[in-house]
Formats: sequence, structure tokens, C-alpha cells
Amino acid sequence: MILSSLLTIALAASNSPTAGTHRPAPNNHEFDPIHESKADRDKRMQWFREARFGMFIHWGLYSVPAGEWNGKDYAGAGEWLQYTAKIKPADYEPLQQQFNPVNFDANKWVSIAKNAGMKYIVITSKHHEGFGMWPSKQGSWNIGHTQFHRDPLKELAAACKKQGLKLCFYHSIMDWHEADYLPRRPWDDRPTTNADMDRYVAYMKSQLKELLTQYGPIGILWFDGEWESTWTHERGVDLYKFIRGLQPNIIVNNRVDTGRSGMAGSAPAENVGDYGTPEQTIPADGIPGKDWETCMTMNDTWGFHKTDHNWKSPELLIRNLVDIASKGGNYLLNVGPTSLGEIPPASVDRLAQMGKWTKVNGEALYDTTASPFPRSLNWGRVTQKPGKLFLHVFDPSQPIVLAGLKTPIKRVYELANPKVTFEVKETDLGPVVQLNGTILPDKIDSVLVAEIDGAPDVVRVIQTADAAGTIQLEAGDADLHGDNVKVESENRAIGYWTDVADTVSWTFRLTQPGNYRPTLELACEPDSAGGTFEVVIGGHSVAGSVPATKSWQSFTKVTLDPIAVDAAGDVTLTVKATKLGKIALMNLRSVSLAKQ
Ligand code: FHN
Repeated sequence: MILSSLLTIALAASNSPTAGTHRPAPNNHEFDPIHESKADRDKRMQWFREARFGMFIHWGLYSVPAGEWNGKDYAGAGEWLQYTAKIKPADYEPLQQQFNPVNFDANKWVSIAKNAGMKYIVITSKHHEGFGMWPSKQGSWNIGHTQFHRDPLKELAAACKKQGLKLCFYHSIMDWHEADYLPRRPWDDRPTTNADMDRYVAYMKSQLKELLTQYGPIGILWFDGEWESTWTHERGVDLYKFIRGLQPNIIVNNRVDTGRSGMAGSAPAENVGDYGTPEQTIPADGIPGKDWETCMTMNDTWGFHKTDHNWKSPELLIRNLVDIASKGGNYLLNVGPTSLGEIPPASVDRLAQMGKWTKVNGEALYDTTASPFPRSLNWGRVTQKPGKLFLHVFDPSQPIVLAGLKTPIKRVYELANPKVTFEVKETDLGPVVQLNGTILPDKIDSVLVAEIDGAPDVVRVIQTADAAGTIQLEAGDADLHGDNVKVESENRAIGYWTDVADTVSWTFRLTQPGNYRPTLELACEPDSAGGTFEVVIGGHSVAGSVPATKSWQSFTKVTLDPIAVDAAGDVTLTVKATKLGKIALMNLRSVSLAKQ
């Protein structure tokens, strides 16, 4: 009896809604956002999939203190200052009368985004501080009760409509101000006896209804703050239905529900929400079969922080955009405006640089799909459209190999100047584009177009050692095992080796048995040196330790004792950590083998 009831429960669960995948529509005609046909879902997601690039805006009362409280600087605490400085709501509330963004200019903000090549804007309607950035009729903890007698969301809605961008809202479920929300922050000594989560949810829904009925069509409801114990899967499903009921075509991220896997941003099938939300990271292989969007700061803080000057370079930002698109995702890049309503100049400058690239190369970004190649390439990335492969060349010093491509290439030319064409040479690995000394136009990312007939046919290529028994195994060709290790495009190396259980491996062909001496090209900043590892092939292994190099970007070569390979054929070499360094094991760019 028990078993059958458990099976019944299990079956019920297995029929529960699955996020981001095809759910057979019920035969009744009532609007049912959970069970949506694939065609309806594809139509609803289409603009998102074409957009590839959006602006995240974290703007709230926290921009007033800007990371400082009572004369102390709290590094990294922009929008989290109230939590980090342990500020009680009563001590935080005076910020409301200090907030007066007299320099706010919605058209200027939207133009900055549009000129960067961004297609949508996600702005915080309410962050964890609970403060409404619109004149809400629910209570007084909102911009309607400040000396700023305007509605920034209304002005942004008009500017987005005028300039052709989608307006979207970020809304925090977690609320450090509303007395009905639980749990309290440890230092918040307000009584909890009358706190009522159901009443809080009703309040939150009332505010969301204002946001979804007063500002026109909204592209995305970007939920966050879903990780506390009082938020449940059932509440998430209910909220998802509520939002889609107000605007059926809206997109809702997976943080409306409770299943998100932390910063990795993916979620199990039973989680509602339309796409995955990796944060501050780019998944090594994207999130296969799912829509997803990486959100990322331009410096280290989401909300404005007056002492955070650790800005990412335009080169890294452009390559992140391309890396993400090559894996089928969107890039939601953040700005944190000041309390006067100004986007920091360092952000504006970087977005202008990104705009120069998107203006020339937008065809290789928008409405593209993921690379047909199994993983990152040493020379750059690939995006595609029917009949075209866009070859994003980051490093022209590397052979531009399209490993495993079986589809004939008709011609190759510069996207920026189609008169500049290139020959292609067929090799054992696959076609190789011949630059023949041509200097490519953009040192950050020059796009070549490879025209092909129909869909690209790519087979997995087994790299083979040369006649002397030498082979070089590159980071971009490694199989990554674990949730942390990933290929960092800026280093062309495997990084984030922060879990001793993570491993990397290569499978390749050796034509002769014998002893092979491994050489690793690696980097490790001095603070983290001293980790140890093993190189394993078959039943044999050799150990090594990680020396200090000047930085994570400064590589050196470490040669180990020879390792025995008992038979010729396809072999797998695995690098396993045995002891991590203080921060991580190492950044690993390549492993080469030389027959002794
Ligand atoms: O706590 C928030 C954080 O302030 C910021 O909003 C990011 C961006 O999505 N999300 C949460 C941290 O994961």
C-alpha cells in the first residue's frame, strides 16, 4: 500500500510543470501559463533569444550612502549595505528624505543602453531594502514619499517605448523593511508576533499589480531574493501564474521559484520560471536545452559604491558578451546609478566601447544561436545563423581550426569588409582558415563569416599525436568535470579550480605505447601556490605540485616525470587535484606529452 501511494506521489510530481521545456497544453481553453505549448513558449521567448544583450540597473536608497555608513567603508556592500552594516530599519529610513536624483534623465539612460547595443533594460523596482522605486499606493516606503516628485519607472517606460527597448523589472521577494516579511535580519529587533507571510505576499502582489498595469507591456519580471525559508515552491508557482495572468506574454526568470542552484543559475525541471540565471559567471557549456542569461557587474558591486573602481576592461566585457552568445545565452550587464541619478562615467565609457563593436558586428550577435562546436575554441568563439558561421577571432596567432566540421565551406570573408576574403585549408582536424598574414581589424574580436550550405555537421575529433609521439592538449578542448572549473576566455585557460573533486580530462589518440613526459602550462598567484595534483593515464599516474607565478595570468611550464602508456590507441589523460592552494589549485592552459 505504502509503495503504491509513494509511486502515486512520485508520478504526480513527475507530471508537475517543468520550467523551460515543452508541456502539453491541457485540452481546456482556460489560460494556463504552466502548461504552455512549445509553439506558444517559443513565440513568447523569441525577442529574448534574439536580444542577447541587456542592461541591468540597480538603483535604490542604497545609492545615497554608496557603501559607507557612519564613516566606515563597507567594501562590496552597495545594495547590501543595510545588511552588512547591520542597520535597523528605523536608522535606514531617513535615507528616504535624502534621496533626490535631480539629474535623472530616462532618455539619456536608455540612449546609453541602446548605443551599447542593448535591447532591454531590467531595473530594480524594489530591492531587498523594500523601497519602491515608483509612487506605489501600498504604504509610504517608496519614491512617492520623497522630495523627488517624479516617477522614474514611468519616465523609463516612455523612453524605452520611444527608443525601442523592452522595459523589465527586477523585484525582490525578500524584504528587509516590511514587518510582515519573515525572517527578520538578526539585528532587527522589531516584534515578529504579528508578522504574516500571507499578508506580505498579498502586499507584494498588490505592488506587482501596479507595476504590471501602469507601465505598459513589461518584457521580464526578474525575481530575486527567493532563497529564504519562508519562500516555497508552492508560493513560486502561485506567483508565476499571477504574473503571467496580468501580462500573459511576460517572461519570468527562474528565481520566482525555489530550485535555483545558487550562482550557477540552473534549476530542476519542476521549477517554474522561463530561464536560468547564472550570476557573475559564464557556464562552461551554457545551460544546454534551456534559455539562460548571465547577469554580471561591471565592477564588483551591483548598487553604486563610491570606492569600487575595479572596472572590467572593455575587451573582457565584449568577449564575455560573445562567449555567452556562443553558448546560447544573454548577457545582462549591470550599471549602478548614483543618488543623483547618473550612471557612473566608467560604466558609460565601457558601454560606448561595446557599442562600437556591436554596431559593426551585430549580425554575428543578435538572433544567433549557439556554436555547433562542442566547446570553446582556442582562437575564439563561434555563433551561427542558417547558412553562416560567425568566427569570432580573439587570438589570430592561434590556428583558426574548425575541428570536426564536415559541411563544405563556400567562402570566408570579413564581416566588417566582405571584400577581404580568406582561403581554407583542409586538415586531419578539419578546415583551417588561412589568414596568410592579413591583419584583422579588431584586436578584441574580429568576425569572419564562413558561408556554408545548410546546417553545420560537426563530428567529435579525436586529436592524434604526431609521428614523434608529441601532442598538445589545450584548455578549450578539455572535458570539464565538476561545477566549478571553467574555461576563462581571457586567459585561454581552465580556472576556478576551487573544488578538490573537480577534474579535467582529454581523450586523444597515441599511435605508440611507451613513456610520455607531461608538461603543464599553468599559472598560480603566490598566495595560492603549493597545491598538488596527479596526471593519470590508464592505471598509471605521476604527481606534481603548483609553483607560484607572478599572477593568475602569468603562465609557466612544469615538466613531470614520464608516465607509462601500455598500449597505442585512444587514451584519456586526467588531471586530478590532490590538494588545493589557498584560493584555487591553478589556472591550466595546456598539457603536452612528449614520447621519451
Ligand atoms: O542579493 C542580490 C544582489 O544584491 C544582486 O541583486 C544580485 C543580482 O542578481 N542578486 C542577488 C545575489 O545573488
